[in-house]
Amino acid sequence: MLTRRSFLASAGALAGSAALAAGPPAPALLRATGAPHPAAGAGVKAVRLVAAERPTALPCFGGRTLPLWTFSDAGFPPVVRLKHGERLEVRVENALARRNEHISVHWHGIRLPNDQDGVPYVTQEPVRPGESFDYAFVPPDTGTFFFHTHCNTAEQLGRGLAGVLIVEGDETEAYDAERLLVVRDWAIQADGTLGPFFTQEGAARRGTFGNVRSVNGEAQPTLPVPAGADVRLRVLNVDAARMVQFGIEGADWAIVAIDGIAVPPFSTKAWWASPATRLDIVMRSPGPGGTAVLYDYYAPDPVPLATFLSEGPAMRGGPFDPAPLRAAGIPEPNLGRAERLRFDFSNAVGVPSAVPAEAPDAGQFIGDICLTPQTFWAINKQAWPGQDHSAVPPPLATLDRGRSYVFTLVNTTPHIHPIHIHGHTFKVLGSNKRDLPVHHADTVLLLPKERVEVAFVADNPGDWMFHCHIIEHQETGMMGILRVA
Ligand SMILES: [Cu+2]
Repeated sequence: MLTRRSFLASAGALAGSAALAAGPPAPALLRATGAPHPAAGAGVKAVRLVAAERPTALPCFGGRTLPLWTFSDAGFPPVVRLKHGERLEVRVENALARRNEHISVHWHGIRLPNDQDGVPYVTQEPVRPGESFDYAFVPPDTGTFFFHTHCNTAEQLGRGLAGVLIVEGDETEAYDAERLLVVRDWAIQADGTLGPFFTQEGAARRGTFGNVRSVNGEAQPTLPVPAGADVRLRVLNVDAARMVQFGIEGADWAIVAIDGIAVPPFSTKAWWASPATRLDIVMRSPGPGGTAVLYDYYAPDPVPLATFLSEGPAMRGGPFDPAPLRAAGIPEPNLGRAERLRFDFSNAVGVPSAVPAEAPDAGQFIGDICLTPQTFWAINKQAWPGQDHSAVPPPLATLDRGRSYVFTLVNTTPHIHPIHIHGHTFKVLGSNKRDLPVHHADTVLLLPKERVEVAFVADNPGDWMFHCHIIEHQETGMMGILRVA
């Protein structure tokens, strides 16, 4: 059966968060990904995004209309699709009514020129209410990506300022169908207002979860799929805080890409997906009338997120043997000549903070944006923003352009930290706690006390953000800059 796949994790019972921490060694991957992308084509995809408050009644809101902040009248989430080789041209307009609520758009996972990266004060000036900014770049990689703002992100993302970016052209054989699953919480108070997006308790621990879980704005939706088909599922965790452990019951399935980048198809019982992680999955849907369920296993009892309902006659027979995606053109690090650097992700004890502990708004996001009331976290004993994003710190490291690096990412805390690098994509080499297939990722999960080795070629010049993607951790110190020069 497993002609193309390897089977990664133990087939034993899966019980909560520790289930994947141990398991048999991963066998060698049986089949490589397809040939690299053909030469880029031409063409322009023009998009207009208008950040504004839009009263929105998502199905998961239970009949309530809430004041979301979104990028499009199309609701949440907007989906931008383009073909590999096309140039994306985006005009972003800030129509938010709140004074000083500035924005920028970060194209998460895209290896783009530094001045298009969308980080206020670092790569561009903030886009203030009434202003606009034009982004233009050719995404070098195919895959499933997303975009979001990069300041006051806990609130802006919490209110809905995010979208999906899909770069097509990676399929070596067309799958039979495709479904998009955008997973996130919404925080809704009893009086129908949104929030809280930031709490002192959440920021200092595992983040503030919402109280309404959703897939594509619905609570436990049923998605029709063709029966007996190889269905591509683009699954995105766009939550600001919640860790999810995705798995499917009732169907064979394999992961074919992580963070948009192809991986030889492999099966597993479940996969950790931190905030910002994207998984491309191929699922052989059940026979006519059958169902399969996408679960989150990272809970005392598995949480069903969505149900797939097979419709029509079965499209395929024979064993499940998903076609691989095309390999990405990410430069291969030279491990033998790489410089090795260590980064400790820690709490901020002993790290000076300029913020008075008795700040009157401590525990809530304070009035002006890009300000943080507390510092809880640090990278190599350096905390940023440490009150103010606009005071840009010196880089954590300056990397030689074109040189290969191996980073050892060390989590010294008892909490989970998904570590994201801008402008580059890591090759994940291994962990001291888990058997991971070698794969690429722009957001690398660190379990408590875990140590993960990653490698990459520092080939993209500029100052790049390097931070935890639990947004409250990012906003309370676990953020820094890597300079490639
Ligand atoms: Cu973190």
